[in-house]
Amino acid sequence: MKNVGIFTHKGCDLDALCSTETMAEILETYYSNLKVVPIIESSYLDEKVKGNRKHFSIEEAKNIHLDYALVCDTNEYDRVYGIELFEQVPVEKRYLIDHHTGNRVELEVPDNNKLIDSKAAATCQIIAEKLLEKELDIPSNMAYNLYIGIASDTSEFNYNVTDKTVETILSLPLTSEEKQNAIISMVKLTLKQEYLLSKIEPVSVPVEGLKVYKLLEPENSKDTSLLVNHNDFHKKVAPTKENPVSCFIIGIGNDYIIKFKKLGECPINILEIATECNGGGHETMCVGRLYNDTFENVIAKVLSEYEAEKEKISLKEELSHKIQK
Ligand SMILES: [Mn+2]
Repeated sequence: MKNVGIFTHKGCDLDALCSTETMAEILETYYSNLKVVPIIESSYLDEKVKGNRKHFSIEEAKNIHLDYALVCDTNEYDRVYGIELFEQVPVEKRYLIDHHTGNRVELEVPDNNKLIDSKAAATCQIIAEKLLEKELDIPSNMAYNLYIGIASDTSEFNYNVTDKTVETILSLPLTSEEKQNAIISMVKLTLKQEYLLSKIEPVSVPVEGLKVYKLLEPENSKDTSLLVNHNDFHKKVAPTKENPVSCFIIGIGNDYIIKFKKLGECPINILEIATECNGGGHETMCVGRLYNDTFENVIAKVLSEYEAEKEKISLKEELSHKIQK
């Protein structure tokens, strides 16, 4: 038997959890000589994933010899949970599936072992496309997991949805009830969502160009971060001409999810701000996470990172002026 360590990013979202779970299932189904070792941070989202197998912490996995490594949903060196274990695997035995681009420090993986599609809405979409293309069996649990993985990375089909995404979703063997429930949740607000929407408040900050919003909920409101992935929420906290960067802080107890968005032409590097807040994502839309913290600290962190990015831009401008002279 050979062991395959399966890795993903820290602060995992549903695309991370569902892509790793699906790959684990695929590997075990088609390769009888492989044993999968998912080395994944525990998350409150774990219970959303159907048939989620045991995850190993770094501590639990460190004595397991890994013959292969597969990383799903990130290509950034310092975002991988268990990077020290990944690095023990010889380079030629490392594999990667991802849909992110613009990485700062990439993982060392041979080009032939990489499956990267930056046009895909989610890593789960890449996997689903491959399964459909190869006409491989997709059990209903797997279809459901792929579906919620794609839904999560597209904010419930509001962003980055391409024809290919829709085609993939429609081709998955989901139950009609699952499809229907999903469609309803995409268009109509639930009572809880209406309540949450009414609780979003603007936060005044002494910074130009940045608009901050907050939604603070008690510890036990675990579903909150999923519920706010609705178009009505996105509209309410969207960046504007006057404030081309928006920051939406969702606090659940002491844990904070910070959603950053900006208008395309705005030069501020919000992805860097999100990365500094233990997150990542896309150039115009990304997410940071600060756990076990206070709202005051979160605001202070966001403002200082924002100022730092502004500073970088003015330095660049100064430099280019000097060069021109
Ligand atoms: Mn993803």
